[in-house]
Amino acid sequence: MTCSGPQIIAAVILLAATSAHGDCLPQGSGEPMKAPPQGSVRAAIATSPANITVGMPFDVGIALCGASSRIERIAIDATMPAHRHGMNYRPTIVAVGDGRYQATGMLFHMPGRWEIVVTVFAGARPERLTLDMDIR
Ligand SMILES: [Cu+2]
Repeated sequence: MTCSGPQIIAAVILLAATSAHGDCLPQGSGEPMKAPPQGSVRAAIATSPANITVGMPFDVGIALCGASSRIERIAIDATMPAHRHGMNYRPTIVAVGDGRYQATGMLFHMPGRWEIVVTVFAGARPERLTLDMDIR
């Protein structure tokens, strides 16, 4: 058997990432967002309507878990990373209790790859969670 040093390091990093999130899983249905490995918050989002097309206003339900006692506020935005622009609309977001938030007034004005970004302000460093969506 050959030396497996790099594999051991990878296993340790994976363990650390898992413990940072603990057993936190957002309740309810929704697409899990990508979270930073060192992050303490997880999120899942569900759009309404479920299938979004270009030029169609939509809402986003957000379920958060982790760091709930420290969350000061959250924000939502969306960009097209390939085009370096955001939305032409400013969504509003309200807390509806139990780690859930409702954003209204989202609209993707171009087809292509959009990235929804939820920023959670909980303590010194905001945590940024993302989800990619292909819009036609
Ligand atoms: Cu664009």
